[in-house]
Amino acid sequence: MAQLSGLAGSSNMTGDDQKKLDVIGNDIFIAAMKSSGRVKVIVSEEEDEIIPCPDSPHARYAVACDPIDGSSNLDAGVSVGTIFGIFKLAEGSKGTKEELLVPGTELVAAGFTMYGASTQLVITMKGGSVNGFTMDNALGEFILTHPDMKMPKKRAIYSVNEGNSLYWEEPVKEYVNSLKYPAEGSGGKPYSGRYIGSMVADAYRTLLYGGIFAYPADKKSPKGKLRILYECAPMAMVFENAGGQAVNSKMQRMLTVIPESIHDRSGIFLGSYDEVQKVIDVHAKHG
Ligand code: AHM
Ligand code: MG
Repeated sequence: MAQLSGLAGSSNMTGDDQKKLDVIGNDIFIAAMKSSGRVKVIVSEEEDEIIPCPDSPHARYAVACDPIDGSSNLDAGVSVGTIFGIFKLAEGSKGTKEELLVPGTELVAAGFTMYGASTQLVITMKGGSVNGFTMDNALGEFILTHPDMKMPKKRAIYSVNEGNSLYWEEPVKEYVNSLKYPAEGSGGKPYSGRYIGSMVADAYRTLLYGGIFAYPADKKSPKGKLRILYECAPMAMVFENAGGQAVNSKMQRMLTVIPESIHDRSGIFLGSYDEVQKVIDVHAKHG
């Protein structure tokens, strides 16, 4: 407890300061994946290169993960979580980096945990439903508390870091303004804003209550901030399987985006079907 907050004194490949808990979470996740015997290769936000699992040469799965997402919130005790995406490798796979540069449509399973007032696990399989579990501390087991999660088709809540609005492209500015200043005479009320700054927490709330979460690409970060393999694609799979939508800043379906490198980034809009459709419609108007 005494030594766990603060910086670990090292940086990860994207230059972020690593927290001690980032390092610990990374070690725990890798050890768990390796000891499962089912994983051939791992990608972690905290490791520059892929992590091979030489003790499981016949394993058929690759796992991409962000061990502690939202770590800038750690010292304030705000919810963080783990995001993961699981790919099935081709027969005879060597478990190379290139085999992971595939679209999210290739994911066989994806999900995330959130360590908040309670510990949640949300998981979905390819073509399946989304199931939510809550950790029962007394039993030490995840209990199925949210079977077959379906998100509301719309909800007037938006979640975005508006501190970046100076750098946003015109369609993003117009879209967010349309939520805050509904057209006169339309009878519409302004949306509520909610932004925690932990993708897992913002996404979990959006999944339950509906609305939209966005981290657009902008003039300062033309590729966006969030990573495709272990943030955008797994979340997109969860949201689509719960009846929502997820697109990148070019309004392409997020799950079809192919990362150019294992730590490649993308802009993202994900949420209730109708809310994401509004973003797509505003962008279409701009051509
Ligand atoms: P991390 O993986 O280093 O924690 O960064 C990802 C986090 C997301 O959880 C969150 O949505 C976003 O970064 C917040 O970024 P910002 O502080 O720029 O709003
Ligand atoms: Mg992250």
